[in-house]
Amino acid sequence: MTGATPLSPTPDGRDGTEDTGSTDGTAGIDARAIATARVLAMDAVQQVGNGHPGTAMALAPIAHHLFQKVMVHDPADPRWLGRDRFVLSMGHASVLLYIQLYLCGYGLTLDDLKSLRTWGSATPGHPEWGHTAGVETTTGPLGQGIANAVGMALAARRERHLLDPSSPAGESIFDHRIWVLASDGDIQEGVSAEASSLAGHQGLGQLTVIYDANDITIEGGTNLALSEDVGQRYEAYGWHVERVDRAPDGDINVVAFDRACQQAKAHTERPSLIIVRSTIAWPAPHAQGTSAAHGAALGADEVAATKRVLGFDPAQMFEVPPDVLSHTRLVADRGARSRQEWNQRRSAWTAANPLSASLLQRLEARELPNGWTQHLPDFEPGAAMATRKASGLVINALARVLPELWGGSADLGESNNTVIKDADSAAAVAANNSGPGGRVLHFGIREHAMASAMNGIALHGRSRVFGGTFLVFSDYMRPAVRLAALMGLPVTYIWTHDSIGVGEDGPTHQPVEHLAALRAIPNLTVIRPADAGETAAAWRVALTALSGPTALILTRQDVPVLDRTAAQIINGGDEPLLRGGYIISDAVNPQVIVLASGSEVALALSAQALLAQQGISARVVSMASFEIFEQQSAEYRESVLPSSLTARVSVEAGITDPWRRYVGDHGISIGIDHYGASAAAGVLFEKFGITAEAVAQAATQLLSR
Ligand SMILES: Cc1ncc(C[n+]2csc(CCOP(=O)(O)OP(=O)(O)O)c2C)c(N)n1
Ligand SMILES: [Mg+2]
Repeated sequence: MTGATPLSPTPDGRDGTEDTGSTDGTAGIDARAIATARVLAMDAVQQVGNGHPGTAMALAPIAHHLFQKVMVHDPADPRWLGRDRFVLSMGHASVLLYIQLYLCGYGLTLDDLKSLRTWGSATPGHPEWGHTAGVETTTGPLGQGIANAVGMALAARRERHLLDPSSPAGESIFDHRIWVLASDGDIQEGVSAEASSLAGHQGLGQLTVIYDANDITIEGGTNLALSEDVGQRYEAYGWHVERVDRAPDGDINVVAFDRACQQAKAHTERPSLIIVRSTIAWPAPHAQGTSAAHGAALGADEVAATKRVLGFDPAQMFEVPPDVLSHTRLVADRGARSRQEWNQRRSAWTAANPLSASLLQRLEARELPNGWTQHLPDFEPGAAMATRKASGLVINALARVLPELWGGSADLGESNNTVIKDADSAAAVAANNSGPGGRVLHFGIREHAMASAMNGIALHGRSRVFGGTFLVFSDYMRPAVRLAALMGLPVTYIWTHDSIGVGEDGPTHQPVEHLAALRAIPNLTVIRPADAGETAAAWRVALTALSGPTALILTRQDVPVLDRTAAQIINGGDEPLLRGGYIISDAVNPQVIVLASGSEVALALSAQALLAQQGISARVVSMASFEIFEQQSAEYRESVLPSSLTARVSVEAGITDPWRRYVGDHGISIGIDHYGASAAAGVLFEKFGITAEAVAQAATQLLSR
């Protein structure tokens, strides 16, 4: 087909099924379905007056081919376990995906396309997971989709190993593929480079990234800022690379694209990159090939002209030839057959693997095994232990009863205490690309990809993943942490070395503003446990959380294991940390409240003793998690922080800003509102005035006012 070949719905008498003699390989009804998708992309953006038509138009043949001919999926069950996953990494081209979801019958209607990007619609500006059936992950921040997909591929392998290790390659019900559509922006972003390097090393053969090399970004041609050979770069990562040139008319070469997909499927030992040359906004007569077509409606005249080129009536909007729709909806029949066949295989698998089947059932129900908390270690008060160490002990104790628990670190496994002892390492998997699923992940020094891959892991299935690094490097993960919180994914961050307590490594490694910055992320639960016991309880919170990520903020240095029995009794025998903040030590008729988190709780308790010597009675509150405390009833919060008791001091080895909420205008916050320094931890706490004496002094100052 050439750019000018009209794909008339019917007036010329064609029934749409005959070969149009196309040079790009799309014939008859498929060509008309693709033309319809292009028209819908233009119309949807034109209707709302803003959006991204160009790429959705250009890539319509690719999306059509994937959804109609390549991927295994069933629109009737968007969450079918055996489905291939599709990730639109270039989230700005959301309408491309929405149109396929409509044409395939995922539940989106033409009206949904008409309300693109408007309040309350099922078709928001960028795809949102959990909002629109068929959307596998929230995308828009470029690069994230590729890294999510790497996580999905890691999860696919791990879940297969966990549930069905003995089936031959390609024959397990857990074998499926991950398909990604990515743009120049995705490829330029660092997170995709980190993740792709890891994917190459790991030999993730289930993964195929289709890179739309259209030579266009927002500011103009890609030659403004990109000159490497991306294919060679991916080859160096260890990927299989396919190159698909434009058809002579500038359209996608579908025949070559199909061949590349088959090649990608055949390369099971490594991920594949298919570099597709496309023309943005093809076949719009004036807009095609221009960066202007990236993010603006084409305008009524150009839309009309393009419809004419495509053989559509320029006077009509949202025109969908009925035979096109009935043709594309046939995918549901094929999907239903695949799923039926898969269900039969699942029944056979269930019968042959009752233990694995009951595990899968538990995971699908998002349940934890009965009595799992009994496996949490007990910590004897009086001893001293870094909370990172306690966390490592908890992970290892729980790993025995929670096979779904896995994770790793960005090259700090021993420091973050994230290593599950005696578990198979993902490094070994990479070495021979077979065998175990790699329970201990080695992300390498790639914090951003780690966080983004964790999102993909959580999205893929029901395993529970954790990832660790130093708290100061949470900044390197932040874009993906925000998306985990936005999507409500139950992942766990293990951020150790949580303050100037890091000591000699100095200010580059001493987090100061990080707690405040993380508390600012909506739907992220930040927990800074005071001791080993609170750390175990924090893990309880993390693993029972199903609708958002949990951050465990842990010390490098030893802290005393506290006696929390009294607090437990006050809380009716229940773990008090589950309240977020609680009275860890009280006094009769307290005159002042000292609030603290993490390592500073012990310091607050020392201050309480100092104050007692002066005849001042102080209550100490462990405020381990602002977010959880805020979820408690007003009565509970009032019982911990009575509004009548305004003499309040907070102490935390971080910036003081967050604490104003609890100490009020009259309170005093002790912390560190500047960067740290390189010296022994004890010296730093002294020099920066984060001491029990300083807390006691602040309390007396308040009471003498
Ligand atoms: C992390 C991030 N930075 C910036 C943007 C804003 N943005 C959206 S698309 C885009 C680049 C567009 O070029 P390309 O990725 O090649 O997409 P195309 O226009 O070719 O579809 C940019 C900078 C973004 N979405 N995410
Ligand atoms: Mg581009």
